[in-house]
Amino acid sequence: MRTSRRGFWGVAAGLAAVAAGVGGGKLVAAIRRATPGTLGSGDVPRGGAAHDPSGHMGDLPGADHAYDPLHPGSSPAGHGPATAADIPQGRGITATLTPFVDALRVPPVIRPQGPRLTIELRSVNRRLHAQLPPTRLWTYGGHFPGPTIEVRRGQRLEVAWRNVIDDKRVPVTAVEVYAPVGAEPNPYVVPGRSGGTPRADVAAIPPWLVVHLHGAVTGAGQDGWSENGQFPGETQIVEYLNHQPASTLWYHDHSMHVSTWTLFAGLIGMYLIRDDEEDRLGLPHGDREIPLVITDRNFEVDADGRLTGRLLHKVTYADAAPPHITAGFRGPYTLVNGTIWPHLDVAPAWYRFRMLNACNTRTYHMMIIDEKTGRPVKGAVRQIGTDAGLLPAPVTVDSPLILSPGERADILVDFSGSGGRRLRLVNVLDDNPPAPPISRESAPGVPTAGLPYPQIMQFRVAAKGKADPFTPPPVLSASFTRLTYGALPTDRYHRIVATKVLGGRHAEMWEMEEVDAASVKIPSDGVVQLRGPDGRLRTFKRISRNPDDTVNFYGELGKCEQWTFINAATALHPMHIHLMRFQILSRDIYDVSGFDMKLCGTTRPLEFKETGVVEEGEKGWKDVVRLGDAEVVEIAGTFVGGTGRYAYHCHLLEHQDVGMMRPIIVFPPGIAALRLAHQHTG
Ligand SMILES: [Cu+2]
Repeated sequence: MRTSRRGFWGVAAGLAAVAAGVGGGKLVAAIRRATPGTLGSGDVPRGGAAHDPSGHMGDLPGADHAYDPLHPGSSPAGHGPATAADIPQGRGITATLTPFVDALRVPPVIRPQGPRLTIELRSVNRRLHAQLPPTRLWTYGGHFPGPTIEVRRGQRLEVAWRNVIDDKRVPVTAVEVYAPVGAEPNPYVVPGRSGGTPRADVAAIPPWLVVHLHGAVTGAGQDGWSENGQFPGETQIVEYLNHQPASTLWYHDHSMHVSTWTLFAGLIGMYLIRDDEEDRLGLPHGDREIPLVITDRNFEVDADGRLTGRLLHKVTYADAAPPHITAGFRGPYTLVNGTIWPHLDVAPAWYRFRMLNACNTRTYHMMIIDEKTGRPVKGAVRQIGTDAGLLPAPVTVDSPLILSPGERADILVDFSGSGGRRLRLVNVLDDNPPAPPISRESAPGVPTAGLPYPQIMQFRVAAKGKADPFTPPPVLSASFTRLTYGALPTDRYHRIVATKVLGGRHAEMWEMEEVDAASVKIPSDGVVQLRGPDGRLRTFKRISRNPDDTVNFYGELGKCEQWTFINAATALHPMHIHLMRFQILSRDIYDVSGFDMKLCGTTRPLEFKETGVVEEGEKGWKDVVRLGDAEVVEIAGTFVGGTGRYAYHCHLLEHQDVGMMRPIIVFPPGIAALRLAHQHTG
């Protein structure tokens, strides 16, 4: 029985149970150390299955490349917006790098011709910018990002992830420093430790690693469960069925409590699934289809203030007295495909970019601007796909393209109107907590104190080129169906998850169940009341707080799920559910002032204020959803293609590692019925 426009408000009473989910010779493309940065000769898949369109084959041999800190490289072109080099030294930023010196690298592509593939996890030293000494990295196959693995829909692939890391500890220095509100420059945007003492616990992290294919529809045993790490000398052998629509997936480390630093060290790679539906569209391909893996990093400096290349994970806290709540990592330097502020030579034609935000925490609001005018290039960008597949039709993106950590966007860019010009991809989100994020959309690309390096990369468009006959097809995925409240089956599971950040502890994620208000003390710790768009008051009680609390969420293979995420905190959480492709049903804005952070409950109900925005480019298949400040977001999807113990979590790695990750177990229907029969209650 639904009584309102929102299934959340109407359907819950009609479900038998709610919230807790109860009712609810192989061909081996090994990449070996013998030939650093190349696919091992002898092991390259026959038939040209591996190639590197950029001509770059990865890492430098090591520290034998002398560092020339003064080599200026080429200066930024044009008379466009100011660059990082224009920021006055007096503001405390001394170690600068010249933007757009290096060409964009394209990770090598592996298109497995056989059923098996071996990829080694190994340490390399690689220069991330021409003016930066080599950086020690942990990589897949010697590349940062790792090789792009490309398969066809339904092409089974067994991957042996062989750990041969030869470092005893993660090659990252981690510090936490005090930065009160209004600190300028905020230590986030400054290289070096800013007086912080390296964390001994991070310095002790061993290479204990587990690979997860993000977005994969696969059995839980193949999913890369976080607690099942592998040491050097061990191999994680995984079978990916790839029985899912064309999509932009990525693989990365998922080891429990430490992904913050293992991904930071470089354990990231792209994984593309292709199918006939995508083929028929005739999209730009070959060297006109390029992954753009975006990360941000910081580096240590030496006694003379010069960058050393050593990775630095510096986070800040704003509270002078313990307990300190640290914000997630933001770094001054943005890398695309492992290079800081690269440039890409392009023809005046259409390109397809597979964009991934692989940052720990930073959300990007991205625009393309003309360097000469500093103005946005309008009408050139079309989004054609989301995390988990193609959109039904292209979406013109003239406002910033938003990607939070874990999200992907499949986009087309038309450079045909920009022949002979230089364009920049810039970030317009000035995001330096504890201050609220500020949009710099009105002056894109102009450095500010909080966003001194807005540039992401540069496109150098050739003056002339062969005419490009391509036009974006009006229909992309004909098989796409938009999920709406009214179309969801009434016997669906409904889960409720609340998030909070402040309140004397670190970021938390609570599983909630709906209760009768008379059955709980109000107000009290873990009790949340909320009044939705239908005006009805609901009461929820916390049933889990920590990752190790008992499992509450049991799903069923093939059964529809509705999830409600309630964010009572001043932070954006990109929520990711393993196994499930979902769609966003709604995003609402609430007055959350009734949530008492000290009490950890509501003293007044959270009140519905207004309907929020679900961007056109978010209305496709997703596996990460942005849950903004004071938002209630609802999603729906179905668990298909796998069973067992999975996880869902916040994709801010700093949040995931401190507890914003929980298990969800998906059983086949016959097993789910027996589980219920065996519950010992009363
Ligand atoms: Cu989070």
